[in-house]
Amino acid sequence: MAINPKQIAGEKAAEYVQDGMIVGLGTGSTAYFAIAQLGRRVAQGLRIQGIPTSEQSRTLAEQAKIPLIDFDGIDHIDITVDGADEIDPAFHLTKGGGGALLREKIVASLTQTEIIVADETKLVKHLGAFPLPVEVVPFGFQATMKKLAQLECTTTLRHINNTHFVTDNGNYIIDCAFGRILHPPELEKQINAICGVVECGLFIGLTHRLIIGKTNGTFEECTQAKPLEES
Ligand code: A5P
Repeated sequence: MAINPKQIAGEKAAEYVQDGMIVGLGTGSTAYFAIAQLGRRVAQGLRIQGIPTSEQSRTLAEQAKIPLIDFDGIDHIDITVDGADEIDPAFHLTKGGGGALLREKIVASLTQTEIIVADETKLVKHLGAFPLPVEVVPFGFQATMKKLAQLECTTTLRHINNTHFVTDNGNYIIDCAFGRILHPPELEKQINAICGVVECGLFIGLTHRLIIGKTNGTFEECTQAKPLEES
C-alpha cells in the first residue's frame, strides 16, 4: 500500500499535543491528518481546545469533535500544526495556496510552538517558484495589483469556478510570481506596506519545528533553521 508522506508528518506532529493545550489547527491536505489524529486522541480522552485557521478546518475539527475556543479567552496558543507551500533552509515559508494565509498568520503569531508539516516536495533552496499569495481588500484591487507588479512579479487575481476567489475574510487573493525571492524578510515588509494589502503569504521567523514526511514511510524533524547561502 502506498504511504502518504503528508499523513506521516501530520500524525507525527499530533504527538506533540498534550493534555490541557490550546492548539492551532492548520489548513490544507497535510494539516488535515493532524486534525484527524487529534480527533482520535480527543475520543480517547485528550482534553484540548482548538483554534481553526479557516472555515474548512473549523468544519473538520467539528466533525472530529475537537472542542473549539475563540480568541476572547486566550493570550497565547501552545502548539499549531500547519502546512506550507514552500520551505527554505532558513525556515522562511510561502503559505496561502489554500487561501487561508491571514488566519494562519494571526494564529502563528500567537503560537509558542509552530510545527510545519509537509512532504519533501515543499523543501526548496529559494522561495519563489510557487507564486506568492497576497490577500487584498476587494476595493481598488486593480490598483493594488499594479503596485504589487512594480515589485517585479507577474500578478494574477485568483479565480475559482469562473469567479473571484473570496477568502474566509471576504477578501481577494493576488498570486505573485517572482520566480525567485532572494530576501524574503525584506519582501514581506515591502508587500505589507502597500495600501490595500491585508497580508502576504511569507511567514518569517514563525516556524519552530519542521516535520517532513517521506515516501519511504519515515520522517525527518528539524528545529534549527540554517542561514541561507547566497548563490
Ligand atoms: C493554506 O492556505 C495553505 O497555507 C496551506 O497550509 C498550504 O497550502 C499547504 O497545503 P497542503 O498541505 O495541502 O500542501
